Amino acid sequence: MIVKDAQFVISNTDYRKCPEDGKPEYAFIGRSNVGKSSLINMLTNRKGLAMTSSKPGKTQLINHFVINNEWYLVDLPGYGYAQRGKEGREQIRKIIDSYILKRTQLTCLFLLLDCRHEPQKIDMEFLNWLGEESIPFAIVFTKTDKISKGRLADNIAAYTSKLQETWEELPAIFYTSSEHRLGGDEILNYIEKINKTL
Ligand SMILES: Nc1nc2c(ncn2[C@@H]2O[C@H](COP(=O)(O)OP(=O)(O)OP(=O)(O)O)[C@@H](O)[C@H]2O)c(=O)[nH]1
Ligand SMILES: [Mg+2]
Repeated sequence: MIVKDAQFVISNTDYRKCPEDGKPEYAFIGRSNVGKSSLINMLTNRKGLAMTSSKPGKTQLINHFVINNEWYLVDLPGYGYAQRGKEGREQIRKIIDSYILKRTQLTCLFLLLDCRHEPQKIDMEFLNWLGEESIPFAIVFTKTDKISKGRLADNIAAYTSKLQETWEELPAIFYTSSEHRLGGDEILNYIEKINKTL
């Protein structure tokens, strides 16, 4: 799929105030700083469309971007940012969880994992929660430019075997580098394929 047009539409804390025109939407979630907003900029080929920062906790709202006037990309706040304090983290989790559970237009959620790390408890808990709630999701390993091919293969193997402890069938898995502009076409083609079935 070619992204001909990408526009910011609205930011919200409340899923009920998100656009109501029924277009399908694809949202990005994961720990703070994993690269959600950067991935949106890479997919749309627009540098500053989503706000990014080297400091975690940049995105604090649900942000809708309309693509080719047909579907939405949604940038969500990250979970698990320690510096925010317990209350702040719980508030963000409320925004994220209610969006994911209640937003009927949500067609697929992309869960981003930093490929440099071993499986993290908070991500595994989040994945299991998605499974319990029957939320359709795919996995994206980000920042693949930051490690060697060998270490990447080891880390993916560790994740895969951890996932297989709980999941019989693995979801779609993507590998990206927003820095080197890799892996975007595969995600866009996946979205296009789903859009065609709707
Ligand atoms: N090397 C490299 N850096 C990346 C990549 N993706 C993101 N980054 C960097 O990681 C930092 C965080 O990126 P963001 O896109 O703001 O992360 P986020 O997940 O949106 O973070 P929050 O909004 O805080 O939840 C920035 O400094 C980015 O430049 C990547 O693929 N490779
Ligand atoms: Mg962000």
